[in-house]
Amino acid sequence: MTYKKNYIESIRKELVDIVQRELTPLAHKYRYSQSPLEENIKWRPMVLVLGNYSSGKSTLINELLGMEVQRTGQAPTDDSFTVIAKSDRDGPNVGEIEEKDGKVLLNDDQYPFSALRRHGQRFSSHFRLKKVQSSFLDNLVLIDTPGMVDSIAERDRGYNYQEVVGDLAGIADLILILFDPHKAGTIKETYESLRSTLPRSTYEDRVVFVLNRVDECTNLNDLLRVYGTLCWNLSQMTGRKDIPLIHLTWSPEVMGPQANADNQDFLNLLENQRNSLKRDISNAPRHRLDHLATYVEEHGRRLEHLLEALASYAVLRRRFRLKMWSFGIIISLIAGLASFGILTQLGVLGAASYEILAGSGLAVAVVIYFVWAAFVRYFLADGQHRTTLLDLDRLTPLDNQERRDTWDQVKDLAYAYLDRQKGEVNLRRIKRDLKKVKEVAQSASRDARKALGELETLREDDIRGLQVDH
Ligand SMILES: Nc1nc2c(ncn2[C@@H]2O[C@H](COP(=O)(O)OP(=O)(O)OP(=O)(O)O)[C@@H](O)[C@H]2O)c(=O)[nH]1
Ligand SMILES: [Mg+2]
Repeated sequence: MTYKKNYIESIRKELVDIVQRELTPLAHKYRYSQSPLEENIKWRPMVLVLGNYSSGKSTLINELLGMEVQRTGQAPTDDSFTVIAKSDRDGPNVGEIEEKDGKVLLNDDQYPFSALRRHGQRFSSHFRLKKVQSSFLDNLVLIDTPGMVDSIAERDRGYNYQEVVGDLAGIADLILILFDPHKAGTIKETYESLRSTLPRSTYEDRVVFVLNRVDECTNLNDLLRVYGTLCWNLSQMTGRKDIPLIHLTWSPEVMGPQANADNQDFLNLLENQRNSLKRDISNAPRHRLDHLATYVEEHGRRLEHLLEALASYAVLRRRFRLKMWSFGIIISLIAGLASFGILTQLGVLGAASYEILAGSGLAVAVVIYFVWAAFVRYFLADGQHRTTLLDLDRLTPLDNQERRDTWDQVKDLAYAYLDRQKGEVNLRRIKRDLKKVKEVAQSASRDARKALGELETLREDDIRGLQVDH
């Protein structure tokens, strides 16, 4: 297991390194991203815990940490997003909680949250960091969130909850969504914000549904009714008939007096579910690798698309210049020949030598060429640039949904770049950079996926040895 963790860690570092060394400079160069691309992936793997209020998020977190870090209670208890990470201080300060406010998280670039600054002051006062000594946090970070309460409108919170959740989900490696028997639904908006943030390919892998507090179901029938309601709600949200795996769990430590013989029967059957949930959570580092590979692929693809568009613009620009240049040569030649012809016709030849007339024809041709070149430069070139900018969709093929999606992400960036450069783009350099992005993104994601494949086989051995970390 330790070997496996070290292996994941070394591959993770390698990937972050490649992104930092190879992709970020290009992303900056083409203004694809203001912040370093590795910023989102350089920190420890993250587990985001979402769910209705009082669904037991904080209780589960305390249980994982083996200490009371988060406040718990029956009414909506917590209105903050709390990042819980391992304290970097050594020593026997178990149980000590070091707390920092949201500004530190948002402004210190060792943390991957700078993008959340856009949610403003109200959000930053509801964002905090707690550092604790718990071995559970050796390889991951937990994020507790305010419970979802239907009656709270966005304006009451003072920041856009959906967007904050979307941003956090984008960088989290595992997302738990907790329900409880009393509120087995009502997360449509959150679901939608996840759907729009997470790449389609990793959605299934990254989201874990949990029906918590099942000890409060009075008997098996009650549990089935609650489970059925949740399935119905989930399929309403997802628009799909197949139901994702739902962990049915409860916390024996806080189980109320309602436990009785009727529910003890099914609780016995579900006993191992809490462990499997914990195992899933401690597997977040593996998800991180997957996440990293997808991250590199996604950004690689977008950056590629951006560069393809710029290259295609540069080709159009070059073609336009060539056309204008050839046209200029033709009209100046015609003008030169015509003036030579006219001068000859007028009988000037008698007065001046043939060479002088030819020289005047050439001078006319040169003057006409420069006038044309200036005209192209100051009037036509800008027109061509503007017309191309108006129809950027034509620059690259958009023949499938994936291409249209990536284009949606980079179209404005392409516009901004070309607008700023005023059409001055270097085709050769762009082509060289495009080749590099392709190579780096492909090889990095291939290595990560290969490592993941190897880990799957390693996992078998671990299971055979029945070694579970936490
Ligand atoms: N019976 C039972 N009660 C639970 C369980 N998990 C949590 N509780 C109780 O439910 C209440 C709410 O738990 P919290 O952990 O505060 O829930 P939360 O999701 O963090 O709530 P907010 O922070 O308000 O969103 C507390 O009183 C817990 O003791 C469980 O598995 N079974
Ligand atoms: Mg809570």
